[in-house]
Amino acid sequence: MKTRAAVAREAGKPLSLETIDLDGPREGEVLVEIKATGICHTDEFTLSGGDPEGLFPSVLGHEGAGVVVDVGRNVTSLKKGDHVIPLYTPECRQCEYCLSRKTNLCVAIRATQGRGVMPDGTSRFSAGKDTVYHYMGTSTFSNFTVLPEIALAKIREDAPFDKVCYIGCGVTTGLGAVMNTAKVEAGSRCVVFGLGGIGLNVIQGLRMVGAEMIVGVDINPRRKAMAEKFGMTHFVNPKEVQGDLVPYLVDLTKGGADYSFECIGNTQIMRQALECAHRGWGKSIIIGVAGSGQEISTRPFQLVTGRTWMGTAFGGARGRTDVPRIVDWYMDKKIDIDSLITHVLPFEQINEGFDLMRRGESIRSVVVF
Ligand code: NAD
Ligand code: 022
Ligand code: ZN
Repeated sequence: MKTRAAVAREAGKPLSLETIDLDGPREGEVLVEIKATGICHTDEFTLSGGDPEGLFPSVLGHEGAGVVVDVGRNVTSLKKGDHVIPLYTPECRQCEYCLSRKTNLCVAIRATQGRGVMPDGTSRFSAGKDTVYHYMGTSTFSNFTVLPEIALAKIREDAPFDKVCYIGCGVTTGLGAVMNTAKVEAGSRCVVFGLGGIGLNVIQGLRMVGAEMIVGVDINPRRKAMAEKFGMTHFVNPKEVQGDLVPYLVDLTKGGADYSFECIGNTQIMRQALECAHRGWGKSIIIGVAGSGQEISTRPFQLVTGRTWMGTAFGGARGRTDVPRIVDWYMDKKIDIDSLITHVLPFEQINEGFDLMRRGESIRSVVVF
């Protein structure tokens, strides 16, 4: 079949809007009509050429929602008409990692996903004679896309696609970092570095679990009002702090943060986030993705004195299990997604969505087909 897609043809160039070919679903695969997709930083990171593993030409996009159109052989958990959210972290429920219960990093299709192909080693996308690669196993910047069954969460049918697509990455990552990775308790004092599409979801997660103090740190003062709406209790602009930021935050939290979250992708800030954590028990969670080849550092003393440095992928969420529950939270108005979607664009304007993100003007842009 044919599908409209935004193709990443060359690093550093805008996406090319094309009609390309898509093969039907093979065994264990599902054809999905994408109705809406969010634009997230890792799409831009790959498009810019900054990701050494980025493949071209490819169909980017990993934050979508849509409807099952067709299923391949031996697909049992999904049928035509089901509403779904693609998962860049699949959940097979059978691999050593899934069975361990210690991690969400399913390895069932990991090798082929990283190489831009389906589990059988081939791509469903092509343009004339040329192969077009998949991306993160999801490729949501295409009106139709094929995914493995284990990389789809089935969701309720009354949920609006142009809102719940954000649960495919940003919302789940932020809430999950609080609930699955840090396991924040009520009454905690917390510091969140970076109040963008991830940090604001960390803040709403912290409010949900009953954190007592939620300090937000951002160099962009325009993020303060939105963060307060989501539950931030104290705002710190590092540019306005006299002297070092770390002692300032330790003082503000009366000894250090029980939990801190880095939601930027800056290795200097990752260090500050660790070092503002409370002596003896503070945990610091890295969510931001740093540029390739970058390293973090601190003095071992920081860890010897009881701080824990950890990281999270997709908020530690098991997608097929956790994503439908988060959709329910949205439908039950337990979480706010609408305020974070600052721009809705037709597919033809997807490149404008990237520009808004680069300029820091959007929190989330959603593209609708
Ligand atoms: P964003 O651009 O919306 O937000 C980043 C915020 O950080 C902005 O408000 C910006 O003003 C602020 N900031 C930048 N430099 C700063 C500094 N030096 N000090 C304080 N604040 C600063 O980005 P986002 O969508 O929220 O994503 C944040 C990071 O999370 C990215 O690196 C993204 O790739 C990563 N991410 C990770 C996962 C995961 O599973 N680990 C999932 C999704 C996103
Ligand atoms: C999503 N991310 C950033 C912004 N939006 C993001 C990027 C990478 C990861 C998670 C979220 C990530 C963390 C750890 C891994 N990845 C490796 C997982 C593993 O090896 O099992 C990651 C993921 C997918 C891909 C690359 C890296 C990919 O499909 N290319 C989950
Ligand atoms: Zn993302």
